[in-house]
Amino acid sequence: MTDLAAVKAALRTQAVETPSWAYGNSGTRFKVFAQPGVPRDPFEKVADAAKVHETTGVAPSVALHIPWDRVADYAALARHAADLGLRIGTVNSNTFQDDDYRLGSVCHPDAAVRRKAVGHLLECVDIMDATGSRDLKLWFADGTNYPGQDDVRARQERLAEALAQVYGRLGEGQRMLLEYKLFEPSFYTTDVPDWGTAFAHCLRLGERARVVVDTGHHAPGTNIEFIVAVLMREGRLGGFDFNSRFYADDDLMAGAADPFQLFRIMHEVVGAGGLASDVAFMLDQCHNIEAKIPAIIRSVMNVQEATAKALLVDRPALARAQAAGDVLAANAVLMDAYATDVRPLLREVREESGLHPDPVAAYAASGWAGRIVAERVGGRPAGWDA
Ligand code: PSV
Ligand code: MN
Ligand code: MN
Repeated sequence: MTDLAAVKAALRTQAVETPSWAYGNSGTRFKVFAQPGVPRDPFEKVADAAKVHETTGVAPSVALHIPWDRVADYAALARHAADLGLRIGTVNSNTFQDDDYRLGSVCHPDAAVRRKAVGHLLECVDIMDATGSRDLKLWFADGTNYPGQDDVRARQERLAEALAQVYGRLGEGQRMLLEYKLFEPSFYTTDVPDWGTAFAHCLRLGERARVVVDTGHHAPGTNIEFIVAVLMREGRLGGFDFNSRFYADDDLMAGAADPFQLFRIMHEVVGAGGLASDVAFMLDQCHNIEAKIPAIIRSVMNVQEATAKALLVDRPALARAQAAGDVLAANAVLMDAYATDVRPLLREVREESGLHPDPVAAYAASGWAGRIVAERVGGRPAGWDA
């Protein structure tokens, strides 16, 4: 028997962080379909993120991406966020857009390029200090395209050195989240290709170095929930970059392509007490052909639905079936939870929190979409390459 009050309480405490870059114009390497009304600067991105929180009630922070979100006064950006009921979340570094990084950033064979990359990462920690952000998220495009191009072990050494420098600069209570990605933009070797490599570096660094699982960064068929279970057991899961993929790093709406996978992941998180822990639930998405703010709202709701289903798993019954070796009964317990329509429950949770039961409808009724199209004229829309 599930304690519905406890399920609702847990749902109310979950927080999903939205990424500033999802609000701006972004797309594929083929085409970015510009949309009217998109933010022209980081302040407007924060304002859009505030709308997502206003309608869902569970998106209280927005991640920055530097230099895309570079501003003169970060404390002012944090104050702007606070005025809108939001806080600045993870600071994401960017060591992949400069010409200098053709052969890598922190793993580059030239020490001068490595120094430049580390300088950028240290600047990101300064920004965390100014904004009150807890987490620094590192994703490196570093790698090689051809066998023999560079020394794989030397690159790992350079990576370790850079990470240690940045880790040493973190303030108390700040964390380093290391993200892995199987391939792209490098195709022969990637310097942080998998959770094992990220985990090995984090172990050497210290307790506040954690692994980020981006759901789009694995080979097809990878059992991501297993990785989640192992990392949580080790206390090294820093958080998620949720998104959906059909083929590769598609960055589509979380829960759109494979809601069952999202449920299986959340089942492991809930089982390991992750909702009440410091695991960060972040979105890492791009919206090219769909309206951006409603797409982000929908993604947050999809994460909530997967979470609600995971919370509804009858864990005592599951444990009994597992102990009895009753394979079919155990599987049925899980599938019963997955098959539950949790939308009425989530509508109730929202209403009990004083929110509109349907965040998408609430956003449509707010008039914000029309207002930003009318008001955000002139200037250059903030996008990937801002
Ligand atoms: C590139 O793959 C990427 O999508 C990573 O997932 C990062 O988290 C994101 O860009 C933002 O830098
Ligand atoms: Mn990511
Ligand atoms: Mn990615």
